[in-house]
Amino acid sequence: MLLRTRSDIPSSEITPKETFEAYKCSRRSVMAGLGAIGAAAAMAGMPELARAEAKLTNLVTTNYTVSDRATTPPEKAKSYNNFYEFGESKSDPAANAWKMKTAPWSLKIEGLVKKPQTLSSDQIFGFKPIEQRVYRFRCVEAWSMVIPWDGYPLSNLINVAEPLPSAKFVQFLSLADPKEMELPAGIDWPYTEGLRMDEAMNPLTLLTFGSYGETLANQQGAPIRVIVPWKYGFKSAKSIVKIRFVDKMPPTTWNELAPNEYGFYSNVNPNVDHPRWSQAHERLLNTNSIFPKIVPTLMFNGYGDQVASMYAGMDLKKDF
Ligand SMILES: Nc1nc2c(c(=O)[nH]1)N[C@H]1C(S)=C(S)[C@@H](COP(=O)(O)O)O[C@H]1N2
Ligand SMILES: [Mo]
Repeated sequence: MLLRTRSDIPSSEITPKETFEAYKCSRRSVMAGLGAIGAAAAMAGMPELARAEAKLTNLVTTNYTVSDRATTPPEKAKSYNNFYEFGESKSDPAANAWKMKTAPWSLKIEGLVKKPQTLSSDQIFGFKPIEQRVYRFRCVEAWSMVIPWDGYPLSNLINVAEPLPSAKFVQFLSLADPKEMELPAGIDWPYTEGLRMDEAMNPLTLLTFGSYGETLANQQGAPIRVIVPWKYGFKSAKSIVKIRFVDKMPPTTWNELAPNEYGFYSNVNPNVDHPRWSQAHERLLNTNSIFPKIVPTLMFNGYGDQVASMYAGMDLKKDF
Protein backbone atom coordinates (compact mmCIF):
# COMPACT_ATOMS: atom_id res chain seq x y z
CA MET A 1 0.00 0.00 0.00
CA LEU A 2 1.40 3.33 -1.04
CA LEU A 3 1.03 6.09 1.49
CA ARG A 4 1.20 9.63 0.25
CA THR A 5 2.38 12.25 2.67
CA ARG A 6 3.00 15.93 2.42
CA SER A 7 6.71 15.23 2.31
CA ASP A 8 6.09 13.75 -1.16
CA ILE A 9 5.69 17.33 -2.34
CA PRO A 10 9.05 19.06 -2.59
CA SER A 11 8.89 22.75 -1.80
CA SER A 12 10.23 23.43 -5.29
CA GLU A 13 6.84 22.32 -6.58
CA ILE A 14 5.04 25.10 -4.76
CA THR A 15 3.86 27.61 -7.33
CA PRO A 16 6.20 30.61 -7.34
CA LYS A 17 4.81 33.84 -6.00
CA GLU A 18 4.88 35.52 -9.41
CA THR A 19 2.55 32.92 -10.92
CA PHE A 20 0.28 33.24 -7.97
CA GLU A 21 0.14 37.01 -8.20
CA ALA A 22 -0.88 36.69 -11.80
CA TYR A 23 -4.22 35.56 -10.33
CA LYS A 24 -4.53 39.04 -8.85
CA CYS A 25 -4.39 37.71 -5.37
CA SER A 26 -1.95 39.77 -3.39
CA ARG A 27 -0.58 38.74 -0.04
CA ARG A 28 -2.64 41.56 1.43
CA SER A 29 -5.91 40.02 0.27
CA VAL A 30 -4.78 36.67 1.67
CA MET A 31 -4.34 38.38 5.00
CA ALA A 32 -7.67 40.12 4.70
CA GLY A 33 -9.41 36.78 4.60
CA LEU A 34 -7.91 35.67 7.90
CA GLY A 35 -8.50 37.07 11.33
CA ALA A 36 -5.88 38.91 13.35
CA ILE A 37 -4.38 35.76 14.85
CA GLY A 38 -4.13 34.09 11.49
CA ALA A 39 -2.59 37.11 9.83
CA ALA A 40 -0.03 37.50 12.61
CA ALA A 41 0.84 33.81 12.56
CA ALA A 42 1.15 33.70 8.79
CA MET A 43 3.18 36.90 8.72
CA ALA A 44 5.62 35.55 11.27
CA GLY A 45 5.85 32.27 9.37
CA MET A 46 4.49 30.46 12.39
CA PRO A 47 2.99 27.01 12.06
CA GLU A 48 -0.62 27.08 11.04
CA LEU A 49 -1.39 25.15 14.20
CA ALA A 50 -0.96 28.45 16.00
CA ARG A 51 -3.90 29.86 14.16
CA ALA A 52 -6.23 26.89 14.44
CA GLU A 53 -9.79 28.12 14.42
CA ALA A 54 -8.79 31.71 13.87
CA LYS A 55 -11.64 34.09 13.13
CA LEU A 56 -12.39 34.62 9.46
CA THR A 57 -13.04 38.23 8.58
CA ASN A 58 -14.68 39.78 5.52
CA LEU A 59 -17.17 36.95 5.22
CA VAL A 60 -19.68 37.54 2.46
CA THR A 61 -23.14 36.14 3.17
CA THR A 62 -25.00 34.56 0.30
CA ASN A 63 -28.51 33.41 -0.40
CA TYR A 64 -27.84 29.71 0.07
CA THR A 65 -28.78 29.80 3.72
CA VAL A 66 -31.18 27.16 5.02
CA SER A 67 -33.84 28.94 7.06
CA ASP A 68 -36.17 26.04 7.83
CA ARG A 69 -33.94 24.39 10.42
CA ALA A 70 -32.00 25.64 13.43
CA THR A 71 -28.22 25.65 13.10
CA THR A 72 -26.28 22.84 14.78
CA PRO A 73 -24.33 24.17 17.78
CA PRO A 74 -20.62 24.43 16.83
CA GLU A 75 -19.53 22.23 19.73
CA LYS A 76 -21.73 19.47 18.33
CA ALA A 77 -20.40 19.88 14.78
CA LYS A 78 -16.82 19.76 16.09
CA SER A 79 -17.17 16.79 18.44
CA TYR A 80 -19.32 14.32 16.46
CA ASN A 81 -17.30 13.64 13.34
CA ASN A 82 -16.36 11.06 10.77
CA PHE A 83 -12.65 11.21 9.93
CA TYR A 84 -11.54 7.59 9.80
CA GLU A 85 -7.87 8.49 9.51
CA PHE A 86 -8.10 9.36 13.22
CA GLY A 87 -10.23 6.42 14.31
CA GLU A 88 -13.62 4.96 13.62
CA SER A 89 -15.81 6.31 16.43
CA LYS A 90 -17.50 9.70 16.31
CA SER A 91 -15.42 11.08 19.18
CA ASP A 92 -12.02 9.91 17.84
CA PRO A 93 -11.42 12.79 15.39
CA ALA A 94 -11.91 15.49 18.04
CA ALA A 95 -9.63 13.56 20.41
CA ASN A 96 -6.86 12.79 17.93
CA ALA A 97 -6.84 15.22 15.01
CA TRP A 98 -4.84 17.88 16.89
CA LYS A 99 -1.81 15.77 15.93
CA MET A 100 -2.23 16.75 12.29
CA LYS A 101 0.06 19.57 11.23
CA THR A 102 -1.91 21.81 8.89
CA ALA A 103 0.93 24.17 7.93
CA PRO A 104 2.77 24.31 5.70
CA TRP A 105 0.05 22.80 3.55
CA SER A 106 0.04 22.40 -0.16
CA LEU A 107 -2.64 21.32 -2.54
CA LYS A 108 -1.44 19.80 -5.77
CA ILE A 109 -3.59 20.18 -8.87
CA GLU A 110 -2.66 17.61 -11.49
CA GLY A 111 -3.86 15.46 -14.35
CA LEU A 112 -5.80 16.66 -17.36
CA VAL A 113 -5.34 20.41 -16.92
CA LYS A 114 -3.55 23.09 -18.89
CA LYS A 115 -1.98 24.50 -15.73
CA PRO A 116 -0.98 21.85 -13.22
CA GLN A 117 0.29 23.54 -10.08
CA THR A 118 0.77 23.34 -6.36
CA LEU A 119 -0.74 26.02 -4.18
CA SER A 120 -0.29 26.74 -0.49
CA SER A 121 -3.38 26.93 1.69
CA ASP A 122 -2.82 30.68 2.14
CA GLN A 123 -2.83 31.17 -1.62
CA ILE A 124 -6.07 29.23 -1.90
CA PHE A 125 -7.71 30.99 1.07
CA GLY A 126 -7.03 34.38 -0.46
CA PHE A 127 -8.03 33.66 -4.00
CA LYS A 128 -11.67 34.82 -3.70
CA PRO A 129 -13.82 36.42 -1.02
CA ILE A 130 -14.94 33.82 1.50
CA GLU A 131 -18.68 33.22 1.65
CA GLN A 132 -20.67 31.79 4.51
CA ARG A 133 -23.35 29.31 3.48
CA VAL A 134 -25.58 27.50 5.92
CA TYR A 135 -26.08 24.08 4.35
CA ARG A 136 -27.97 20.96 5.31
CA PHE A 137 -25.39 18.19 5.68
CA ARG A 138 -26.62 14.57 5.54
CA CYS A 139 -24.44 11.63 6.51
CA VAL A 140 -25.15 8.27 4.90
CA GLU A 141 -25.61 6.96 8.45
CA ALA A 142 -29.00 8.73 8.58
CA TRP A 143 -28.10 11.70 10.74
CA SER A 144 -27.79 15.28 9.61
CA MET A 145 -26.62 18.67 10.76
CA VAL A 146 -27.11 22.28 9.65
CA ILE A 147 -23.72 23.96 9.41
CA PRO A 148 -22.51 27.40 8.31
CA TRP A 149 -19.58 26.51 6.05
CA ASP A 150 -17.10 29.16 4.93
CA GLY A 151 -15.38 29.00 1.57
CA TYR A 152 -16.06 29.70 -2.09
CA PRO A 153 -17.24 27.63 -5.04
CA LEU A 154 -14.74 24.95 -6.06
CA SER A 155 -15.28 26.13 -9.65
CA ASN A 156 -13.15 29.20 -8.86
CA LEU A 157 -10.12 27.00 -8.24
CA ILE A 158 -10.90 24.62 -11.10
CA ASN A 159 -10.98 27.53 -13.54
CA VAL A 160 -7.48 28.56 -12.46
CA ALA A 161 -6.15 25.14 -13.49
CA GLU A 162 -7.94 25.24 -16.86
CA PRO A 163 -9.11 21.62 -17.26
CA LEU A 164 -8.71 20.08 -20.71
CA PRO A 165 -11.85 18.99 -22.59
CA SER A 166 -10.80 15.38 -21.87
CA ALA A 167 -11.21 15.93 -18.10
CA LYS A 168 -14.54 14.31 -17.19
CA PHE A 169 -14.12 13.69 -13.45
CA VAL A 170 -12.31 15.26 -10.51
CA GLN A 171 -10.64 13.10 -7.88
CA PHE A 172 -9.82 14.38 -4.38
CA LEU A 173 -7.08 12.80 -2.27
CA SER A 174 -6.83 13.42 1.45
CA LEU A 175 -3.68 13.52 3.54
CA ALA A 176 -2.46 10.10 4.73
CA ASP A 177 0.42 10.59 7.14
CA PRO A 178 1.18 7.67 9.45
CA LYS A 179 3.16 10.00 11.73
CA GLU A 180 0.05 11.99 12.57
CA MET A 181 -2.84 9.63 11.87
CA GLU A 182 -3.98 6.22 13.04
CA LEU A 183 -4.90 5.09 9.50
CA PRO A 184 -6.85 2.01 10.66
CA ALA A 185 -6.20 -1.21 8.73
CA GLY A 186 -8.76 -2.32 6.16
CA ILE A 187 -8.92 0.94 4.22
CA ASP A 188 -6.55 1.62 1.33
CA TRP A 189 -5.33 5.09 2.33
CA PRO A 190 -5.31 7.87 1.25
CA TYR A 191 -9.04 8.54 1.51
CA THR A 192 -10.26 9.44 -1.92
CA GLU A 193 -13.47 10.78 -3.39
CA GLY A 194 -14.62 12.07 -6.73
CA LEU A 195 -17.17 14.10 -8.60
CA ARG A 196 -18.23 14.30 -12.21
CA MET A 197 -16.99 17.55 -13.76
CA ASP A 198 -20.43 19.18 -13.85
CA GLU A 199 -20.94 18.31 -10.17
CA ALA A 200 -17.55 19.77 -9.27
CA MET A 201 -18.40 22.95 -11.22
CA ASN A 202 -21.89 23.27 -9.72
CA PRO A 203 -22.13 26.55 -7.77
CA LEU A 204 -23.26 24.66 -4.65
CA THR A 205 -19.99 22.70 -4.40
CA LEU A 206 -17.97 24.59 -1.84
CA LEU A 207 -14.21 24.58 -1.36
CA THR A 208 -14.30 24.99 2.39
CA PHE A 209 -11.81 26.54 4.83
CA GLY A 210 -14.00 27.32 7.78
CA SER A 211 -17.22 26.92 9.68
CA TYR A 212 -19.10 29.31 11.97
CA GLY A 213 -16.81 32.12 10.80
CA GLU A 214 -13.62 30.41 11.97
CA THR A 215 -11.01 28.30 10.22
CA LEU A 216 -11.90 24.59 10.26
CA ALA A 217 -11.04 22.55 13.32
CA ASN A 218 -8.64 19.76 12.41
CA GLN A 219 -11.35 17.15 12.99
CA GLN A 220 -13.50 18.92 10.38
CA GLY A 221 -10.82 18.48 7.72
CA ALA A 222 -8.56 21.51 8.13
CA PRO A 223 -7.18 23.34 6.33
CA ILE A 224 -9.12 22.56 3.13
CA ARG A 225 -12.02 20.25 2.37
CA VAL A 226 -14.94 20.14 0.01
CA ILE A 227 -18.63 20.29 0.92
CA VAL A 228 -21.13 18.79 -1.52
CA PRO A 229 -24.46 19.44 0.20
CA TRP A 230 -26.78 17.33 -1.99
CA LYS A 231 -24.68 14.19 -1.51
CA TYR A 232 -24.07 11.93 1.47
CA GLY A 233 -21.37 13.30 3.75
CA PHE A 234 -18.64 10.88 2.70
CA LYS A 235 -18.39 12.60 -0.71
CA SER A 236 -17.07 15.70 1.11
CA ALA A 237 -13.38 14.78 1.42
CA LYS A 238 -11.36 16.31 4.25
CA SER A 239 -7.81 17.67 4.52
CA ILE A 240 -7.26 17.52 0.78
CA VAL A 241 -3.70 17.43 -0.60
CA LYS A 242 -4.43 16.62 -4.21
CA ILE A 243 -7.05 17.37 -6.84
CA ARG A 244 -6.63 15.24 -9.95
CA PHE A 245 -8.50 15.71 -13.22
CA VAL A 246 -9.18 12.40 -14.98
CA ASP A 247 -11.06 11.05 -17.98
CA LYS A 248 -12.68 8.05 -16.24
CA MET A 249 -14.77 7.69 -13.09
CA PRO A 250 -12.13 7.53 -10.34
CA PRO A 251 -12.06 4.92 -7.57
CA THR A 252 -13.51 6.17 -4.28
CA THR A 253 -12.78 4.85 -0.79
CA TRP A 254 -16.26 3.73 0.26
CA ASN A 255 -17.21 2.41 -3.15
CA GLU A 256 -14.09 0.24 -3.18
CA LEU A 257 -14.83 -1.05 0.32
CA ALA A 258 -18.49 -1.89 -0.25
CA PRO A 259 -19.67 -1.24 -3.82
CA ASN A 260 -23.17 -2.55 -3.11
CA GLU A 261 -23.61 -0.05 -0.27
CA TYR A 262 -21.90 3.12 -1.53
CA GLY A 263 -22.21 4.17 -5.14
CA PHE A 264 -20.13 6.78 -6.90
CA TYR A 265 -22.97 9.31 -7.08
CA SER A 266 -24.35 8.93 -3.56
CA ASN A 267 -26.93 11.63 -4.03
CA VAL A 268 -29.12 11.99 -0.96
CA ASN A 269 -32.18 9.97 -1.96
CA PRO A 270 -34.98 8.95 0.41
CA ASN A 271 -36.26 6.51 -2.24
CA VAL A 272 -33.10 4.41 -2.42
CA ASP A 273 -32.33 2.67 0.85
CA HIS A 274 -28.92 1.61 2.01
CA PRO A 275 -28.92 -2.21 1.92
CA ARG A 276 -28.78 -2.26 5.74
CA TRP A 277 -31.05 0.69 6.67
CA SER A 278 -33.67 3.09 5.36
CA GLN A 279 -32.69 6.47 3.97
CA ALA A 280 -36.22 7.88 4.21
CA HIS A 281 -35.60 9.71 7.51
CA GLU A 282 -32.73 11.25 9.42
CA ARG A 283 -31.83 12.15 12.99
CA LEU A 284 -31.55 15.93 12.92
CA LEU A 285 -28.52 16.78 15.05
CA ASN A 286 -29.17 20.51 15.31
CA THR A 287 -29.43 20.71 19.08
CA ASN A 288 -27.36 19.29 21.90
CA SER A 289 -30.31 17.09 22.91
CA ILE A 290 -29.66 13.37 23.24
CA PHE A 291 -33.14 12.82 21.76
CA PRO A 292 -32.84 14.34 18.29
CA LYS A 293 -35.89 14.98 16.16
CA ILE A 294 -36.40 12.56 13.32
CA VAL A 295 -37.36 14.27 10.07
CA PRO A 296 -38.06 13.02 6.54
CA THR A 297 -35.03 13.08 4.25
CA LEU A 298 -35.44 15.34 1.23
CA MET A 299 -34.55 14.32 -2.31
CA PHE A 300 -31.08 15.74 -3.11
CA ASN A 301 -31.09 16.88 0.53
CA GLY A 302 -33.47 19.68 -0.48
CA TYR A 303 -31.20 21.08 -3.22
CA GLY A 304 -33.12 19.59 -6.16
CA ASP A 305 -33.79 23.00 -7.77
CA GLN A 306 -30.06 23.54 -8.18
CA VAL A 307 -28.90 19.99 -8.99
CA ALA A 308 -31.69 17.69 -10.26
CA SER A 309 -31.12 18.69 -13.90
CA MET A 310 -27.61 17.19 -13.80
CA TYR A 311 -29.17 13.74 -13.39
CA ALA A 312 -31.99 14.03 -15.92
CA GLY A 313 -32.45 10.73 -17.70
CA MET A 314 -30.36 8.73 -15.23
CA ASP A 315 -31.78 5.81 -13.26
CA LEU A 316 -30.86 6.87 -9.72
CA LYS A 317 -31.64 3.38 -8.39
CA LYS A 318 -28.87 2.04 -10.62
CA ASP A 319 -26.56 5.06 -10.39
CA PHE A 320 -26.99 5.40 -6.64
N1 LIG B 1 -10.51 12.20 4.55
C1 LIG B 1 -11.73 11.91 5.00
N2 LIG B 1 -12.78 12.67 4.62
C2 LIG B 1 -14.02 12.39 5.08
C3 LIG B 1 -14.26 11.28 5.93
C4 LIG B 1 -13.14 10.49 6.31
O1 LIG B 1 -13.26 9.52 7.06
N3 LIG B 1 -11.90 10.85 5.84
N4 LIG B 1 -15.55 11.01 6.34
C5 LIG B 1 -16.65 11.52 5.52
C6 LIG B 1 -17.95 11.36 6.15
S1 LIG B 1 -18.59 9.79 6.22
C7 LIG B 1 -18.68 12.43 6.61
S2 LIG B 1 -20.27 12.24 7.18
C8 LIG B 1 -18.08 13.77 6.66
C9 LIG B 1 -18.14 14.30 8.07
O2 LIG B 1 -17.78 15.65 8.14
P1 LIG B 1 -17.89 16.41 9.53
O3 LIG B 1 -17.14 15.59 10.53
O4 LIG B 1 -17.30 17.76 9.33
O5 LIG B 1 -19.35 16.46 9.87
O6 LIG B 1 -16.72 13.81 6.24
C10 LIG B 1 -16.43 12.98 5.12
N5 LIG B 1 -15.06 13.20 4.68
MO1 LIG C 1 -20.90 10.08 6.56
